[in-house]
Amino acid sequence: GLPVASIKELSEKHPKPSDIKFTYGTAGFRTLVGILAGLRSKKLDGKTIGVMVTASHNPEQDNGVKLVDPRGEMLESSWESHATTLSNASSTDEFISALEAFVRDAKIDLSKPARVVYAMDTRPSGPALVSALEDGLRAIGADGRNAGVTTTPILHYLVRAINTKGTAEAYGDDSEDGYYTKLTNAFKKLSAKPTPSPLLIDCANGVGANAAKKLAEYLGDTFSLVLENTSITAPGALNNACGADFVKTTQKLPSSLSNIIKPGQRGCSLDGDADRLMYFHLDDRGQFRMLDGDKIAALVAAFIVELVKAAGLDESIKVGVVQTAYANGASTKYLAERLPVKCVSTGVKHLHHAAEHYDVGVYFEANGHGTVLFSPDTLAKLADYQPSTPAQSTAVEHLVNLTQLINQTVGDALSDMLLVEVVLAHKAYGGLEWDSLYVDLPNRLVKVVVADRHIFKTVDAERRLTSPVGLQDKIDSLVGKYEGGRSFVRPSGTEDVVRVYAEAVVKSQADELAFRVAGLVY
Ligand code: NG1
Ligand code: ZN
Repeated sequence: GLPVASIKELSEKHPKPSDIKFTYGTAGFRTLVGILAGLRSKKLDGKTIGVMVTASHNPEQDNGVKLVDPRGEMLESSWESHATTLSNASSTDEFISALEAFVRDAKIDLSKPARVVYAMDTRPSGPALVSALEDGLRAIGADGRNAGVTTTPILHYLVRAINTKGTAEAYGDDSEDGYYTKLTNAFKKLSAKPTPSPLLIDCANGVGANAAKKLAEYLGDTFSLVLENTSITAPGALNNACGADFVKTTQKLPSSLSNIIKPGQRGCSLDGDADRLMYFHLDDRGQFRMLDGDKIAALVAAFIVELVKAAGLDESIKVGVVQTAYANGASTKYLAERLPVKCVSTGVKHLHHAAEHYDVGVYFEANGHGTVLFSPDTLAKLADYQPSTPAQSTAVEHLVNLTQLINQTVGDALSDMLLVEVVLAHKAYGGLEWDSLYVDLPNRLVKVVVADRHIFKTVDAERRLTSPVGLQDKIDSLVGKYEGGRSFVRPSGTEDVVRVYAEAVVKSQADELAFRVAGLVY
């Protein structure tokens, strides 16, 4: 049975802290995380599970934890609901009986080994959560490996690398060195002349600053990175008026960069755990232009489609894109003219799973979280392919190198950044040419605080409401009055609000539509 006495003692050492607001992932529990990660590992016959302590793009005082499954993917959702149930236990005794019931129902063999690798971002509350996590691992007898302060995507990489070590699917050496070496070797092989001009990186005053610094060392003089917002120890600086979420939600340049970026220069922002990426550039007149996740998807997907065709593989390898309803309508139109596009519900796991159904699945949220997945079949096809011309041979080589450059476990700001730079170099695009692929439709996102957001029920990838009854008809008739109008209403999964999104051909009309739809919801 469970080591009840030790779980009890160690749990009581870590009461729920009142000064940390948990917001991210399967949050709200402390020692439980270690125990749950250990049980998940036992259930999967001792495969290594990951735990990341981070609250991503959220304010510095927030924190949370995220469990990572053996292939580097997000924790299976049925376990997420168990975690939530367990975390709601009101006493240690209640917690232990819930845990015992769970071990019985999930048929977990406690005699199996358990292995867990964990890391944290730069938040001041990280060490306390890690120590609770370590006590949880100790309580369940799991073997822990501390990966230290690192990015979320590096932790995902490590999990996959550890679990595939010595197999045919070996993902890379299971170390940070392995990660940087894999990415930068692929980047160097994909480099085109001339070397790209220096890239400005807004590190959000977070862990991405450390990682970008190391990446720059591995890149050497093949590509120079100019790092800004690297104050990882300054209190309150993390994600504050900088970073990917700030850029996306305010559609502005962080003011800390305004004296640094020059007209014609491009730059990008990472979020607090470096799994989101937003690009921007100043045009010749010094106007700020944002290049978001949709622009990245358009650039990357079109490039991969071209390579597959150039390789002579377009009959056997099908490329597809996955977006959410928040994707700009102009990006969807651009993409749909070139390849299949699927819309799914908000949340990375929905995008990731849908992308797995393509031979090559490109997915990005408008907020800059995304990656590209190559199916096992596709990897095998690329490896075995006999090209019949030098041009085909070059294209296949590029595709193989892309499979190494791209972190296929999860969205990865640094890997995505190298990917964007490769495509820009190959296409000889600057920020202006990239931005001109399509023109963003003006849009507006509004939050509405309602008495009960759970009465809002959606269908069709959250694009239409079925409840409250009659509301969708009213939205439809409003939308019909606006040129290029599109609007949808959905309850947030992370905040106690309802979100209203609207698009129209003219900015003032997008704003007006959003506020009129919000008026219907309120
Ligand atoms: P909710 O709160 O469900 O809208 C938000 C973001 C998602 C995703 C999650 C997880 C918007 C409109 N929504 O979800 O894209 O990033 O948080 O962090 O940006
Ligand atoms: Zn993040």
